[in-house]
Amino acid sequence: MRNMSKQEKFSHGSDRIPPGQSLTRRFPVLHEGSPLNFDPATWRLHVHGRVEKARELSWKEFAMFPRETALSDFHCVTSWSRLDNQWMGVPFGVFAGELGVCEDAAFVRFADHQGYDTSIPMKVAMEKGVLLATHHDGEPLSPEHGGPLRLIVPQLYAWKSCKWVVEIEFMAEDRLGFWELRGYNNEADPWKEQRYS
Ligand SMILES: Nc1nc2c(c(=O)[nH]1)N[C@H]1C(S)=C(S)[C@@H](COP(=O)(O)O)O[C@H]1N2
Ligand SMILES: [Mo]
Repeated sequence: MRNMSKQEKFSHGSDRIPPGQSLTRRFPVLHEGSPLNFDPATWRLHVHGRVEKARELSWKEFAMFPRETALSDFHCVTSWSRLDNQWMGVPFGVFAGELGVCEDAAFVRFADHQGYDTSIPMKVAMEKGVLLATHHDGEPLSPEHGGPLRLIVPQLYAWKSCKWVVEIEFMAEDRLGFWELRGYNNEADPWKEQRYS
């Protein structure tokens, strides 16, 4: 990820904006359905599939995982890009490492509380900058932006960054998610404009 000075960022912004995208300084809210009604006492993260041991993590247990801060850009397929988001959360690679993921897990699927889901290859999930995020720009994630927990995959279009994650499934074979079943491209690389299939 590039780290540019403010001046540089705004004079050469265009080489950080993928083709067909335009810059926004706002932080739009975009989703299907409604935010999760978060109760730390009853919240659970269901982890299953190709892992050594399926788990139901409580909020307290999830809070034990080490967190990091990472700066990244966010590109929505509807064409807005928001640069320099400061996310804090558990690096997905650290999370997967602690859970003992089976060797044949080639994909990982994330789902919310109301049937939205999406998947990415494990190879991408393990890259730097992919976070199970709890904070944005220094504040706990608001319900509209996916609080208490969302995925952040800065290298792909933002529909892969599942909000309100309550389920993580490790898979040997891929399965199409909510938008991927409705015509979005499963690769979703904004630099290749992989918007629709
Ligand atoms: N659970 C869930 N996650 C979701 C979505 C959704 O509808 N449901 N929409 C996706 C899309 S298309 C985008 S652009 C981003 C928007 O994130 P934001 O509202 O925090 O800007 O969330 C993604 N994650
Ligand atoms: Mo989006």
